[in-house]
Amino acid sequence: MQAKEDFLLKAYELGIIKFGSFTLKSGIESPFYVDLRPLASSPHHLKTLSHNLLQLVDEKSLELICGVPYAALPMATTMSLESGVPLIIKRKENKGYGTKRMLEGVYQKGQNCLLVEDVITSGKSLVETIDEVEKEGLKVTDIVVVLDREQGGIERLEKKGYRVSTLFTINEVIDILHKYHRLDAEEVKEVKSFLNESPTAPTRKRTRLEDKEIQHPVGRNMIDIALRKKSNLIASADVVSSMELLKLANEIGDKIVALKLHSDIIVDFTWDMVTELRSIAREKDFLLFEDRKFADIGNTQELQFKQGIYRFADWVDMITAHTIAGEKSLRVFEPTGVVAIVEMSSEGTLTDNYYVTQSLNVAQKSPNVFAAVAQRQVSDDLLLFTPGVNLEMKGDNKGQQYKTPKKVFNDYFTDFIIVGRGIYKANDPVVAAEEYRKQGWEAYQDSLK
Ligand code: 5BU
Repeated sequence: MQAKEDFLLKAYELGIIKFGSFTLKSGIESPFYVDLRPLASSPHHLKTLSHNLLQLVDEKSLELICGVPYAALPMATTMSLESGVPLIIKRKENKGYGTKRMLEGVYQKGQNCLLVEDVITSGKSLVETIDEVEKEGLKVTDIVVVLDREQGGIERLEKKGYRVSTLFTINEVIDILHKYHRLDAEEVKEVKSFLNESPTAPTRKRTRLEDKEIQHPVGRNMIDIALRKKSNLIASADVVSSMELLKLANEIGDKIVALKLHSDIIVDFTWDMVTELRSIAREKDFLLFEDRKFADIGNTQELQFKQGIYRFADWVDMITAHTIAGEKSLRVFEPTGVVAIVEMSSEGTLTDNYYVTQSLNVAQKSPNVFAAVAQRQVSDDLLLFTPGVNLEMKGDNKGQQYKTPKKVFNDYFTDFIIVGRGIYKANDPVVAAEEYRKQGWEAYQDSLK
């Protein structure tokens, strides 16, 4: 105990925990801030810490050690040097050239890998790291953590079957610092009341559609239609003739918020078809959504959008565009609503974490982008559309990967699901559309609880 306390007091002098008022990544005001990175600047303390972390696990069972980037990297390295257990390095993002692997080092599938984390809060970043390590074929059973902020992270991981060992809890740290007069009673009270008010389980709350901060008229309109119809369903009409398209629109129109099209797959695209489609959309109260996935410089996109055979600018409510060419390239679509492709559903997609972050930055800077297509939660100022949804299939043989409505509403806080083959290929598309509407709306309601 004495050694643990000594270590903490020394680490405190290095500035690993600060008291005052700090805005956390989540936007929450916290009376303290923890940052273990300064420890790496003190070899002696880093060694002590790593030794203590190794004590928490059965060294004999370890085959590899991996630190969650970046703060835990020096700790994992030091643990590897002390124990002789090989180190592997997890990248934060794919470097884009060379092997393109997310894990660097020598390892074999099936090996057991100990994960090292500095601070655990909700456990979200650890879950992501575990996913990536497991994707490489490694086994994760144990995780060691220096500090538990006691905000539900441990429970989240234990529920998934991982053994988590922690050196300190935040309450322990506060008590030790108080005992040695580094914190006075008033400060202890403030920090403890903050900790008590903080939820013990991760309570991510999703925002109701009507409370979303969407300004764009097409986005507002989508929300109004969704609430009127009790539907979060966008049907993807990937049919190849105008007859099939108009039939589908007529049959399922009253169950959907938008009909998503790939106009360039329709063999007999005509303006009569467009006129008819528009009249069905007006009658059945849904929007027309061209999934064109523009991906060029602004000037070319503008020509593709306003000229050519399809002249989308004249008749669609919204279009999809990649963000790859940057923010200015997206302005050419004004005033049509733009749905930014931030992340794709297909196996092997290049939209990794780095891409998604950069893409969201572009989307958020663009005034006419009101929604994003992604397979993860995005911020409240964009609506989230998620394709790759199917109740029966797990995927196709061309890389598509499916999830259920329940999964995407619950885990990603999706606002609208996009369903193609689940509806238009069903024996009875009307029955299928009603099933996706109903299950989608119920899953959305459940995710609000
Ligand atoms: P499906 O039949 O439900 O697999 O069709 C999905 C539709 O969504 C299809 O039109 C795709 O082009 C579209 N899609 C997708 O599946 N995944 C993506 O990441 C993006 C679009 Br972006």
